[in-house]
Amino acid sequence: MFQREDLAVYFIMGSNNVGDQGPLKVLQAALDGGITMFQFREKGDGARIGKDKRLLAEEMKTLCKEYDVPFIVNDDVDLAIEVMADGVHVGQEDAAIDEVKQRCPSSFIIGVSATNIKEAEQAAKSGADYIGAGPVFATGTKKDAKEPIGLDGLKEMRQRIGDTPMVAIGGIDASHVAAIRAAGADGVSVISAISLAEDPASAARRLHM
Ligand code: 3NM
Repeated sequence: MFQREDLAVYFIMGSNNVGDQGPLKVLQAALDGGITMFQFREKGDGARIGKDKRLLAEEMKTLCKEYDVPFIVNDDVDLAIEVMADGVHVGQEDAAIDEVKQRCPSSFIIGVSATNIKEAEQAAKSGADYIGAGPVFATGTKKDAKEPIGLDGLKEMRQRIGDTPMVAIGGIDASHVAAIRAAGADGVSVISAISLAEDPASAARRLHM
């Protein structure tokens, strides 16, 4: 069962977000550091496709299972179902949430991105299990990221979506966690703060309140 506490330290990564250590070593370290949720986001330059992508997803899912950490697949609903992930995260422009829900097992955690108030309200209304709100700060990790909404934008989203679970994303590091929680988010979602850290386990630990 998904709980809002699962969003506390939500790590996102694909094979091109890491250096020489490789994605599995980094994921293992992040799990050792206590991440509470993981999303496989295989996108952009050099991203794996087809069988290579599926094999990596399966290996990551196995690792997450060992730690009892939910394994979420970004965008690729077919892959999420195929590898029996714990859920799928979709953007506003991806398949309509209703359709995603229909295709997935009822146990699936469905996350939806929101970059403004309207999208957040829409996502909450459509029954998303959680909303990924951002970017809160400027980020170089996602090339087509929208304008940062800042902590004020995050606060306003919280006021408009009631108690729908919400995780903040975009340009976040350990120094922001307290302010982001104070703005009403249930946790922080990061790529580079863990994936590019010299010591991903310590980096994950520092993101806990
Ligand atoms: N989605 P980092 S920002 C994957 O705003 C992603 O929806 C965003 O990476 C959004 O923690 C983003 O390195 C990138 O800034 C987050």
